Amino acid sequence: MSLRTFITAGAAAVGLLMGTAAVADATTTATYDFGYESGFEGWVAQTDETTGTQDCPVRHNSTIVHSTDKARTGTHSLDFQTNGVSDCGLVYVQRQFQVGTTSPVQLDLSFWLWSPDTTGGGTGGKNRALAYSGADCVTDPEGPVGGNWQGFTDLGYTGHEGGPGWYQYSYRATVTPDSSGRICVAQAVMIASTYTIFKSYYLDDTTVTVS
Ligand SMILES: [Ca+2]
Repeated sequence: MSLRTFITAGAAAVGLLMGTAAVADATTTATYDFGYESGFEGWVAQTDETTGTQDCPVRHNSTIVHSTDKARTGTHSLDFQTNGVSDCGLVYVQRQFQVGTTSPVQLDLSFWLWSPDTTGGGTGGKNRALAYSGADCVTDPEGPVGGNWQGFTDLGYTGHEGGPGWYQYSYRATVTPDSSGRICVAQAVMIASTYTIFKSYYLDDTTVTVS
C-alpha cells in the first residue's frame, strides 16, 4: 500500500496568508494504492456467512485468499473463490480509512477484477461487482434484496464482451465519517448465478481517493 497526499494549492496559499487557523480548513486529498503484493494490506476478508446471521438458504463456503495465480501488476492479487451452490452470497473485503474530519468527504474507488465470465455467462453464469462505503463497516450483510445487498452499489456484471480478463470498476460516493473521522470502504463480488464449483475472481490495483 502506498499513500499520496497533497493539500489543494489555493487553500494552502490562503492558509499561509491568513495564519495557521486557516490551514485547518485546507482541503487535503489522500490517495491510497493497493497492489496486494504484501498481503491483504489492511483489507479484511468476509462473506455473508462469516459475519452476522446467515442469509443464504445453503452455506456456500466462499472465501478470499492471497494468490499468485493472477496479477494485473506485480505478482499477487486477492482471489475471491465464490461458490454459487444456491445462487446466493456476498464475498467482500473492507477497510477503514482515517480521513481526518467528521464532515462529509468524497470517496473515489476504483479496482480491477479478473473475471472468467463472458456476456453469456461462461461456466456457471456471471456474477456482479459491488462496492460499499459508510461511517461503519458492514457487520451483518443483508441480502439478497432486490438483486443486491443492502447498502451496496451494483457496479455491473462480471461478464464482458471481451471474455475472460481484467476489467476496471469505479465507484464514487459522498460519505459522512464517524465521530472519530473514519470511513469504511468495501469491494465485493455478489454471487448471482447457480454453480456448484469454486469460481475465482481476482482483485488487484485498488485505488481509494478521499477528498
Ligand atoms: Ca498486484
